[in-house]
Amino acid sequence: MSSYAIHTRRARSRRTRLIAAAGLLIGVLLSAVAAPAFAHDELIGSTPAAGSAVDALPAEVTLTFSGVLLDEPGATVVEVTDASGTDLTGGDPVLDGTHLTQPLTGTASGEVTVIWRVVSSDGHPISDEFTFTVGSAVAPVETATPLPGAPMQTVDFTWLWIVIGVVVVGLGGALVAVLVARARGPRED
Ligand SMILES: [Cu+2]
Repeated sequence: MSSYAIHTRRARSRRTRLIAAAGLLIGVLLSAVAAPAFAHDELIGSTPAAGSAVDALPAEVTLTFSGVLLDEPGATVVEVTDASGTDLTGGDPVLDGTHLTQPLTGTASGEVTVIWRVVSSDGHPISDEFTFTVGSAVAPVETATPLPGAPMQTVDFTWLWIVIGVVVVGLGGALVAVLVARARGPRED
């Protein structure tokens, strides 16, 4: 065996390890990029804003979320009530991507409670509530009750999907790299 052949074999062996490492690295990076897609969306704003005061009950309340919500039948629920529990909604909520608009009707004074439940872009139901005040009335005692049928506690498997994603993509990348390197590498005669 010539020194050239030995040199070539060593070079190829090193190249195989480099390609495998690169495949692993790419897999991990892809997983890191994909991971945020598994996270819950969250409410990032509303009109009227939570805790704000407005002169009169607006024609609608708009909620803005961090991701595009899933429009599944019956999954989107918005309850808007005054301090005495009177329903202030004027029709069904309208979902448009990251925006959820709930028409309102009637008049109100004092604290208005908005209870919402939507399906996050990752398929998980999320829910919360906030209040705003109409006029300058003193805010009365909180009367909000949980939505009927709303999950009290959602088991979150987000971490599991992230781990699975990292493992699958990482192993896949490494496997492809090894196969490519093997196909290109020297054969035993
Ligand atoms: Cu989630």
